[in-house]
Amino acid sequence: MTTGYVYHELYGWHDTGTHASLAPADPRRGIQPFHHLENPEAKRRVHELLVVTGLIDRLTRLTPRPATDEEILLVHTPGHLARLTKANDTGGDGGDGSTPFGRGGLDIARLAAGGAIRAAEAVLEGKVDNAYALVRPPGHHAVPDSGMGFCMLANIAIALRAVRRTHNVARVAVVDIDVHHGNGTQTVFWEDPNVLALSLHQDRFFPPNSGFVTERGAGAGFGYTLNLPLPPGTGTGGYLEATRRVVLPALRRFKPDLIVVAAGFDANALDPLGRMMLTPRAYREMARMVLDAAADLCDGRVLCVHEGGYAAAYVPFCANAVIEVLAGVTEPFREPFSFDNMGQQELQPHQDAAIKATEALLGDI
Ligand code: 6DK
Ligand code: ZN
Repeated sequence: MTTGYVYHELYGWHDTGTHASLAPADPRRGIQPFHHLENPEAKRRVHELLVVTGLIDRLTRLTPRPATDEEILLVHTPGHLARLTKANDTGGDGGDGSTPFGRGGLDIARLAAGGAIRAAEAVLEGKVDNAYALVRPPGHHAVPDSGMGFCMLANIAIALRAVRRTHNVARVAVVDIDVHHGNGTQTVFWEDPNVLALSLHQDRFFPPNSGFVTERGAGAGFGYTLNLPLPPGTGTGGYLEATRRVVLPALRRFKPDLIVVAAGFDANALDPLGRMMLTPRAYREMARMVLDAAADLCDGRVLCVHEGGYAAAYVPFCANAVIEVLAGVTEPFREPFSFDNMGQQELQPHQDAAIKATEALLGDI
């Protein structure tokens, strides 16, 4: 098993500043400056864990390159690219007021989208069996005409549009396990029956008023957008059940040529934003199920693109669990926390009801 791996030090140099993301710092109002939640720490520590354990030596390192204007414009409007370009010398905001970036931020965002492209190319060309792109800034909230929710460019959507021009890949399933709704990916592929956009997320969280089970795509794309909003407090039992009853059947019906996982780790039990309870074991088992399905459906072609995850001490163990599965590691790393035995990790009735609601829509794939 060969696993491609994308990381670049510049991903840690994307500067989101000191405006606490949910409340702009304002000493006059008693709101003390704080590092932005989307800061380099969690992702840098994922990379450092791979180095320190030596897992990185089993991965095939892929060098990211910047996404070009032409590639960005496959998804975004000229207006959005112009806005980012204009602010690149000074720093600015991606468009929604909560997507700050420092000087040169667009260059780093290009390297994140380009990292996703590189990883997709490597998988589709058979240079690697699967790949993990540990990119930053994240991408799944960015919509064609704006950045949003810490996302400057729609990394996954750009990568998919780019490789669909150059490689033989007709159908792609995107499985978004970030705790927030993958609204950007959904918007880009809303009318596209060749991209299944499936998002598991915390019910009515971010973006506001987004990610409802009733959002299903339109035109030829109707049925190929699938949302599973889960109640806050969902743990391993609920997510594994959702994977068995919704994700795997959706993949089997859709028969993708490539599976992309929007790998956010903010549904972890220690996350400062998400209110879910996942553990490294949960991420490992979800990854195992998706990889096994990929082996049956698309020669094992899985691409993970990192999204959110804000518990700097815990995210490395969660991401490491996924990367171990991709790389075929048989002796898993022993993570030091023990949240697997917390109460209500098992599936609860209201979680079951949420899963049922999405399960009922699988027939339209
Ligand atoms: N703002 C992400 O993890 C980003 O999905 C999450 C962005 C959350 C923004 C913070 C937030 C609100 C809430 C309610 C109303 C307005 C604004 F993209 C990823 F990084 F992956 O909750
Ligand atoms: Zn998120």
